[in-house]
Amino acid sequence: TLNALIFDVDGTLAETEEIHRRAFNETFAEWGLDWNWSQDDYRVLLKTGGGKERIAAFQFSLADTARKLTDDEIRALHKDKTARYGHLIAQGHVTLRPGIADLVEKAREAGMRLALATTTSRPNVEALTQACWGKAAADLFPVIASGDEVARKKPDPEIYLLALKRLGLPPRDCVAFEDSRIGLHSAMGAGLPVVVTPSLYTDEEEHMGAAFRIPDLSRKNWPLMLVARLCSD
Ligand code: XBP
Ligand code: MG
Repeated sequence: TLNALIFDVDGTLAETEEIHRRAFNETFAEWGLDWNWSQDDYRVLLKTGGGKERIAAFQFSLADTARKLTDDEIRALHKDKTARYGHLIAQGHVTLRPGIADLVEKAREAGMRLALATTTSRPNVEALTQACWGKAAADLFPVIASGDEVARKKPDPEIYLLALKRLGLPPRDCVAFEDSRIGLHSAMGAGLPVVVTPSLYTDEEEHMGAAFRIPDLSRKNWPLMLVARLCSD
């Protein structure tokens, strides 16, 4: 039986990537770097999961003569970016994607377990749940596996395996919700069935292997297994 729902955060719970991009660009400017990631740049850069890893991947593409940050500098800059992102989210620059609030509430009422598996940093998760639900992340999602808890970020399955371990459930009793190809592959690698709701930056990706690919999680789009489990009344 379906016992737990495991959600990705960025792109799945909310369209956060434009706020991440803004936080990156503002932090680059604050650090005196002439880097400015356009939407087209960012679509490619998002294939590297994790902000610090994304900066490193970007630097790799720069000319040998360009200014480059050391690993320590990347860590420090990324800390500033996280703080900036938290402020932007707290200012109300984000809302939940359609159907998310309803699905989370219904699943809770039905006694299902709720978890998060994300490559984003833990403070960003907290900022989002406070802004969108007015609640601490752990009150809504008792199991949270986030960015820096694993060595290899998505598309590696490690983050989903960690969430499953904390849930104490086999993958067949759970469903993962993702918006991206790297997230889909991470969840599939952990043996999970995956519902993909493509987001602004991933709607042109190919999502082969998804159990379902639907525009969003509004009740009218729910896969039958969710309807059966959550709407038995
Ligand atoms: C999306 C990501 C993250 C964010 C930025 O994570 O890849 O890196 O873009 O957050 P997911 P950080 O879809 O798995 O939630 O800068 O904190 O990494
Ligand atoms: Mg995502």
